[in-house]
Amino acid sequence: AEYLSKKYPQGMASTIEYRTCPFCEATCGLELHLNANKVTLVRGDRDDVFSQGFLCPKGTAFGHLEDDPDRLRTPQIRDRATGQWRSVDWPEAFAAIEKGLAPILADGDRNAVAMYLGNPNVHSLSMLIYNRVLIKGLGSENIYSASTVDQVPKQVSSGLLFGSSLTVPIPDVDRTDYLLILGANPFVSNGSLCTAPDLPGRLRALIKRGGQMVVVDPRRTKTAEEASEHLFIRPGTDAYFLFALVNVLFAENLVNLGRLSDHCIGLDGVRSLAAEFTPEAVEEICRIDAETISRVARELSRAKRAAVYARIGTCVQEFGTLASWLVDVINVLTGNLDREGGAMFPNPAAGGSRPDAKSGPGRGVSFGRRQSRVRGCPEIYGEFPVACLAEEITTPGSGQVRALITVAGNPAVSTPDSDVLNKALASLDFMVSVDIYRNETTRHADVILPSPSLLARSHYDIAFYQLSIRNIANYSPALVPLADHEMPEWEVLLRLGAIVSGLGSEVDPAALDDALATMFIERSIQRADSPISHLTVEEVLQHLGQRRGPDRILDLMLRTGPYGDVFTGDGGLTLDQLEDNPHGIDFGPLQPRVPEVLRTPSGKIELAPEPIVADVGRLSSALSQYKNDELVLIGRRDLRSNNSWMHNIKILIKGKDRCTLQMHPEDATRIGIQSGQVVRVISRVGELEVAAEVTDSLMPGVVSLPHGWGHSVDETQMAVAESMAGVNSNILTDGSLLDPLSGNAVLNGIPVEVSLVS
Ligand SMILES: Nc1nc2c(c(=O)[nH]1)N[C@H]1C(S)=C(S)[C@@H](COP(=O)(O)OP(=O)(O)OC[C@H]3O[C@@H](n4cnc5c(=O)[nH]c(N)nc54)[C@H](O)[C@@H]3O)O[C@H]1N2
Ligand SMILES: Nc1nc2c(c(=O)[nH]1)N[C@H]1C(S)=C(S)[C@@H](COP(=O)(O)OP(=O)(O)OC[C@H]3O[C@@H](n4cnc5c(=O)[nH]c(N)nc54)[C@H](O)[C@@H]3O)O[C@H]1N2
Ligand code: SF4
Ligand SMILES: [Mo]
Repeated sequence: AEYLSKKYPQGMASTIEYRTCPFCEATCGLELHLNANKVTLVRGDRDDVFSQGFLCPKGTAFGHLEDDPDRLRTPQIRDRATGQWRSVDWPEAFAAIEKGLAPILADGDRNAVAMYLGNPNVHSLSMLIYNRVLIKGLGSENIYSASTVDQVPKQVSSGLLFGSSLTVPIPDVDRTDYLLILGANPFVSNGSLCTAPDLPGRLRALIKRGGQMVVVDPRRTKTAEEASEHLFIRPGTDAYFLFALVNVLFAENLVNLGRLSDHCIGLDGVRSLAAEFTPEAVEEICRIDAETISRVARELSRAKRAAVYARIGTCVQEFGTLASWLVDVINVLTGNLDREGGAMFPNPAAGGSRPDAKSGPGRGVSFGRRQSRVRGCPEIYGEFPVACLAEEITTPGSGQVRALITVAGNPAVSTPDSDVLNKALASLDFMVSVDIYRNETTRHADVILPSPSLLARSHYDIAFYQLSIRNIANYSPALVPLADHEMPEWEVLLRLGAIVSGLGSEVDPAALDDALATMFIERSIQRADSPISHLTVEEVLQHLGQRRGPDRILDLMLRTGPYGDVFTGDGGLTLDQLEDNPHGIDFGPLQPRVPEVLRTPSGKIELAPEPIVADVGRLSSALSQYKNDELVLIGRRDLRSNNSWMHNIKILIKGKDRCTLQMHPEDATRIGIQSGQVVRVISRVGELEVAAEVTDSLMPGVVSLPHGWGHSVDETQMAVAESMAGVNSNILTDGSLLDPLSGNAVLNGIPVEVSLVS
């Protein structure tokens, strides 16, 4: 109160509200000071059960995003003849979409309409639930997302090992003694596939309590600087390094599965696969000497509690699935999987299992049920690789993509071979985007549908509590009513779903929403082990009361989840309860979940799944073929960035130019380059010019350019971003390079030539 009276002089009415920050995976609690529905101050919520006041610069920018004059508030239509954009009302926008899509869908080829889902979808309660309606209504095989420029290799390896794409082991950072980190920079990214607010603080605490943190990265990042040890690694060679660790564990008899020995199959398979990858065999390609590799293996096995954690650096490479698989193989071999201080499985309040859940064989995962039309890439979890999108648009023939729906995505900047994709987008017959900016992607749209103010949306991180280092539930209700010109995201998606499924643009969204809720309830009742199998749909609907939209479905998930009241009113978790606890509820540290969490066909952890075994030959042959003399490009994240889309906020973008090509002094001297000079970077697919920054934080032979920049293109509406445009690094990344098992794009380790622009 004292603080407030200082902050807000007498007479200034203001309220304080709490909500979870939606900008990254860390789920920090924000304390928002509102005045007349405007954000006047953002602080970290010190009472948040998980983040305890932690906040990063992006969270601070919450109000600036709300107030950004360039953020779209009303639907936009582009006149193709004149290129002019105008604001329209919702009925006109939906009518235009129906008119544009109807003839394409009427031709009978559902695949002619593609869909791309961007990263913010995973941060949106509405989108996570209602996109399914849109995808189902569309019935197209051409579904793409940011997953295939990100984490899908981890989801493939987890699916094969544990039986489900979301059963991803999370490093128990608060309780571990030894953490081996590869390809992640949590001091900047704030953590990914490891939801942990103030992860930097937690990692510092690990070191402070005498633990060790070893970071493997081609760049000496902030995380590497804070670590006990940093090992430079040649980009793209993590699978060799990890295989050599496995090799040493077997060779030196350090394998000890502990409690998991009864729950694993395929151990001998792993042993024989690792045989050829001795530390001596891989040291040159990884540029980590054999003795160091052996030492790290010993340290991992001897630590009381250890975990290996790897993130995007190990995913966006040609051996992404193998590397992701090896990480968890090592966690198993050292007895650290599913135990305190190791790598563990969260049990999320929405989507987890109840205490009495049965274990046993499951259905496992399957891929490749169909192939992409042009390149023949296998389908992965219902999607094709986004690196295939451009060719599906530009290659004529039956099944050609003629229209695109993007939801919260900026593939024109975020996906490989951007020049090619940009041209492809410009050639579409019709495009719709659900987005808050007219940016590099959405400028190609015929219609843009905005999302409402963040304050007018409810929020719950269904996705990230599945990946969290503690079992947490925290719900943020909408804080302000929708403005007249706003439409909830879920209604936008339902209406789009109605259009693409042929119901038309004039539908009753409330009735559609009831139908969706009914479907969710039916599924919940029919699930094996359902705790509500004794209830009817009508009874459940009655229990769920007045809530509508995603909140009603969230309430269903929470109440039938591991901590839920199962509609008994026994004090178990409900959404009402979360509303009464604005700082969240902590269900405690992670608990062992094997075997109950396993869904593989054997009911065991399948250590040597067939698709992985079949891919190892590719790794062996590449061992003898690598070139050691070329420069390779990697990316870089920055504390004040969020992929491509937060560059229109002045406080995040100001300061010195961050979009530079970093290179090692040896390389700079050889080529004759000094910091600040403009260099030309050429890859197989593209070229660009950018300022050089000479720094020994990179290993020799590696250059680094951040992604998400390149805002100086026509027809966008992002004045601030344009003033500090930078260049788009994905002009250089090669869309023909994929990790074949997952379809993930290769965004790091791209061969480039660098020369001085005279
Ligand atoms: N070279 C290289 N490329 C990369 C990466 C890399 O490391 N290197 N990283 C990759 C990764 S990890 C990812 S996740 C992808 C991201 O790929 P994308 O998701 O395609 O790109 P973003 O930049 O996150 O763009 C998000 C879009 O969502 C919009 N948006 C933001 N908030 C909202 C909202 O509330 N509602 C709606 N409707 N729209 C919203 C933004 O305006 C923007 O258009 O990029 C990938 N690309
Ligand atoms: N501030 C900020 N935070 C973000 C984002 C952002 O854009 N800005 N994006 C968010 C998103 S969508 C994601 S997915 C997460 C990603 O979270 P992180 O995975 O932590 O992301 P990065 O900071 O890109 O860290 C990847 C690291 O891998 C290294 N690397 C590159 N190639 C290789 C390689 O071949 N091997 C190894 N071992 N390392 C390699 C890079 O040098 C880099 O340090 O961050 C999220 N948080
Ligand atoms: S770390 Fe992530 S969740 Fe926390 S304030 Fe920053 S952007 Fe928001
Ligand atoms: Mo991402």
